[in-house]
Amino acid sequence: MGVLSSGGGRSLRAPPPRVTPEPLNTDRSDPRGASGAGGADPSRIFSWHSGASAGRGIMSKVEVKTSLLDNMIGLGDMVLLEPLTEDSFIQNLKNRFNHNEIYTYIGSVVISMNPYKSLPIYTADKVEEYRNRNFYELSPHIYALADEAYRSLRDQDKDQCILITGESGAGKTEASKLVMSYVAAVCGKSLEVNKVKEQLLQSNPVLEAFGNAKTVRNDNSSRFGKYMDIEFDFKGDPMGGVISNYLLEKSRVVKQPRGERNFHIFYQLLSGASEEQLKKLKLDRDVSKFNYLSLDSAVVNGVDDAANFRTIMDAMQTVGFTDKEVHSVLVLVVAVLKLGNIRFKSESRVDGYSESQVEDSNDLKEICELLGIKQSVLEKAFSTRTVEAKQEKVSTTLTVAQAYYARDALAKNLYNRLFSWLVTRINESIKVQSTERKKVMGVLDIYGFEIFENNGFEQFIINYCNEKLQQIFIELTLREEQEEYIREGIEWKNIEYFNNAVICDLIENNKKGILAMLDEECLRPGAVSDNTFLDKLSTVYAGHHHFESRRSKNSKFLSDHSLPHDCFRIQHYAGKVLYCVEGFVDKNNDLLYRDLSQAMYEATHTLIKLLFPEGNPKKVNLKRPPTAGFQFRASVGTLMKNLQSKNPNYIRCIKPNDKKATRMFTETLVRHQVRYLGLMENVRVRRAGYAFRQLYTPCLERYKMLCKQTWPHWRGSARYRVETLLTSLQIPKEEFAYGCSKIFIRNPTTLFDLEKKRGECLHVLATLIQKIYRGW
Ligand code: AD9
Ligand code: MG
Repeated sequence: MGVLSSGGGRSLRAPPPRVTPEPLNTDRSDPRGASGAGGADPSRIFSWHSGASAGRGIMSKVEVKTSLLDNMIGLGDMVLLEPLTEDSFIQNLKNRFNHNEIYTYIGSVVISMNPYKSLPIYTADKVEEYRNRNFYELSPHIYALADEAYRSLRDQDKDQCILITGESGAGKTEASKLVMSYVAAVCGKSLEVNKVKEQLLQSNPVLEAFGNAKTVRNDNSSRFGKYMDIEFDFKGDPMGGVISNYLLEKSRVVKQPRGERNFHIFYQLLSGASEEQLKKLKLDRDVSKFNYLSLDSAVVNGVDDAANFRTIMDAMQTVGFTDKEVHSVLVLVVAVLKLGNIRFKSESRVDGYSESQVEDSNDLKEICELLGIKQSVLEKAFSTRTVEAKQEKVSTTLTVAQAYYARDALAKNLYNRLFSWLVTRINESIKVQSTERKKVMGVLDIYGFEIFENNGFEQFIINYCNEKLQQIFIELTLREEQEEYIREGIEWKNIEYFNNAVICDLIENNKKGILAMLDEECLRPGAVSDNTFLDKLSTVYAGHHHFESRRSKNSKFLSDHSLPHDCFRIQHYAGKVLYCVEGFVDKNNDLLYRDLSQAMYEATHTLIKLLFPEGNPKKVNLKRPPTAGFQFRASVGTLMKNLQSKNPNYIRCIKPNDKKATRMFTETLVRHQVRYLGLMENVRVRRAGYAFRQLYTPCLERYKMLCKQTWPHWRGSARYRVETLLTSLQIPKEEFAYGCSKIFIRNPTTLFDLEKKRGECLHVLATLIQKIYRGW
């Protein structure tokens, strides 16, 4: 057996080693990257995230370029892209997408392309593969990010948040579930921990049933925002969590745009409930019998509502709902459905006035029976309205239109409150009892940016939220980068990027932001209307770069017929959106006639009573409740503070096509998303600084063979030896910066050169070994 012994006594034994240089790794800007948390083999620390997984081989600089030209799998990290252009960026995404490589990195950010098909990349084996491995060690995967975040939380005690953004249908909700299931798979497995995990995971289907719906963009579109803090003990085992929900799109309860559905639960209940259940709930299975359920898309391709109903029932049980609670919830769902069937007619009174009356009282009767309300009370609440001011009560009759308005307002409020109660109830179940210090991982899955043909108050709120998330991304990616340079004592010049703070300010400014002006309008006594609100906006924001209205003085949009008179347009970071102002005041006010809340409070059904506390006649509160916009702004503010206090991990979801189709990559659509998500800027920031960074010791270990003074052993500080090494290789000084603990490399090409030299060196060595092995 041939043995090669070098001066330092290190020996390499036959059989000859495979001379495939192992993949190259770069450290994330976070110092945790290279320190090998989780005990990764140091020789693998520089593994290349090229899209070639460990088994798939290695790439040198030349190979990387060739791979791009050859339309091969493409690069795993956009930072390595040479040349870096929008075209090459998109081509790289496309190459990878075509090879089912849906994940690509920009440094530590994960880009996720929606494959619209199930890929075999989320198996238990995959979990094992990514477990305790360094971020760049294997090909890009959402599991790598989840693993990194989890280990960082467990081993370094850093609270994490997973920020998932992208437009509607891009894959955010799926991504959030993948992160949660990964973390559940790699943490402790005791009976108690397993129960907590199950409850956390099963809260997803419950909330999706009540908070998701089929839209034209997505068959399972989240119509509420969700932030979940998962809390861990010192060992890294989940103890429980807290869910926060953000503004459910409750207008969907009473009306759905063409081609869309109401919330899943309605269809699931009708298809999945047993005959006995239906009887108890006084329910007919036929979807066409309910005015609140759209018919044109009652059935969704590939979706089994009946099976899903059973899943939801099981999930509710797992989460901890009692049978009685589940029944109560279903009763309320039915009550909403039946409310939609109530019709009104105009009835003349003896005093000559007319008032609205319930036309056929069968549905109303059943609602009252289900909820335990006196029929006469609810009937009255639909025909008269009592206004209380300064201890005086004035009763006015409702017109038919007002009665319909009241009915819909009640249905929306009821459903919305039911949804919030579900979240509260789940939180009760998953609440951590212990007072020990917790480590927290927050997962944010919020509705994506929306541009529809008709955009209203809901889209405005959703898009505002996405603006805030974009801002946090911009701030934190830059801040994180900057902080590392400062921490390491390296000079850094800011990079140009579009800061959407100006749009956030336009919407949320305390004094004259759009939301504040809407509140002002809603609270103003006298004739308040959407039109006066739009007039006001148009005056204040005439000339604002991101606001367009034909009503502004000297408006340059006077002849722009794509901008109707009752709309305003905002140039969002993700594109221009036209908002029709109709309904803004009403939806922001979100008023429910007190007679209706009092009727609900009279119910013997305990849950409904609980949902309408303001109906308690003993606790009449004459103060106006905060507006919907005000509440949303406040909760988004709290959310942003929460996120900023944690270490961020980004998943940027991209939608490859508008058809929900597999294997279809619509370049213009992807380009648009790449632009507004600021992905090119993201790569540039990453590269303008130093594209790579590495702790001194692993850097030396990898390249020491290139310099006599460091090979095979080195003495003195690692930093000093890295300097010696780089000087001996005559690499220009400006290519490097020496940080306190890391070497920073500016250009990918420098790294490629180092890799190439290393490859050549290994080749020489290997040839030598082979010769020895074969006995010369
Ligand atoms: V919205 O803003 O809530 O309307 P999301 O959440 O971004 O939207 P979602 O995660 O619901 O989109 O994904 C839409 C659909 O794409 C899913 O129902 C799946 O059918 C499909 N999808 C998304 N991600 C994956 C994936 N990793 N693998 C397979 C996926 N299919
Ligand atoms: Mg979603």
